[in-house]
Amino acid sequence: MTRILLLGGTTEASALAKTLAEGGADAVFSYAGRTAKPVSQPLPTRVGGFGGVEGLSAYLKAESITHVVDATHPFAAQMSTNAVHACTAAGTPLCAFERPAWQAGKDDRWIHTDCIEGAVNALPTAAARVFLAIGKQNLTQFAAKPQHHYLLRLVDAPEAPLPLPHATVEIARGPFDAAGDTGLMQRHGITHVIAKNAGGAGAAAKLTAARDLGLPVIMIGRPQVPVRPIKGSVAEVMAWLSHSPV
Ligand code: 3Y8
Ligand code: NAP
Repeated sequence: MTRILLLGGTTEASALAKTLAEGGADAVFSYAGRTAKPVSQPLPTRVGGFGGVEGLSAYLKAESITHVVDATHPFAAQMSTNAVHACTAAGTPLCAFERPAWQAGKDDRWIHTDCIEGAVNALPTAAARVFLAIGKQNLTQFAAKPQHHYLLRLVDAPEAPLPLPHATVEIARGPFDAAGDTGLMQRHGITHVIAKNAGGAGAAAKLTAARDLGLPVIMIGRPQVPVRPIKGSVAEVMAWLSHSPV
């Protein structure tokens, strides 16, 4: 009997959850619990970490999970790594549902870095006005460059004071659109954009806006995760679920 654990937290995960629910699948949606009020899903939902690989392995057994779909964000490297280790140990079929990385077009001015530190170092010395659209988990690294004014877009208002002396906070939850992001960046006189190569549509608006405004984008490449099968659409995941042995 197929019972699916869907590791969520992205636009793709929400799309897959809808299809699974419509098909009456026996599935559980899982959030990390990063935001105060996550978007509700049409599947039974659990919120919070599992407790590392061990906790996830115990969950798979206790809940008789027969398949895991990792539809977390490409930067959720720890979750994806844990899922590979736990599923390999348990012999539970696992696939990732991941959107391809963004590629720069001819009018894009991207500066590629492979980590957050690289993005900090890529900023100029002279004070700039930076749209830092990478969420709240990596802000402390930018305290090394306090001379810039940072525009932060966060899902929830920060509980603690920010580690940046000159910062404006925009509370918003994606997906975002190009017109909205263009207006936001013009209002704040943005000179640089910093983005994670999230891929997909939910976070791409700021790239279109930067291109239209002729602004440079410091693009942070994806972290490494262990090899596992990667599907690129809901249909591919559904086909994998129906063809992989229980
Ligand atoms: C909790 C679920 C959907 C999913 C929407 C996607 C698109 C909108 C754009 C910018 C970049 C950023 C951030 C962002 C986007 C989608 C998708 C995506 C980026 C929610 C969600 C959860 C999270 C966690 C949150 C992080 C933060 C990252 C904000 C829900 C809304 C910056 C990454 O406050 C925090 O601690 C926020 C943490 C991880 C990155 C970070 O390091 O701070 N997402 N985002 C998931 C959970 O609890 O398991 O709350 O409803 C989901 C989405 N965020 O339903 O359509 O699919 O990528 N999320 C990034 O991608 O660049 C904003 O401003 O342009
Ligand atoms: P992460 O660093 O890879 O994960 C850290 C820990 O958070 C994991 O080890 C796990 O805790 C827990 N966790 C992560 N995703 C989970 C899930 N879907 N269900 C249950 N526990 C989960 O993850 P992250 O980068 O903080 O991202 C957290 C969530 O936000 C992910 O679900 C991701 O899809 C979503 N998101 C992240 C980004 C981003 O930029 N990172 C962007 C958009 C959405 P235990 O070890 O205790 O099991």
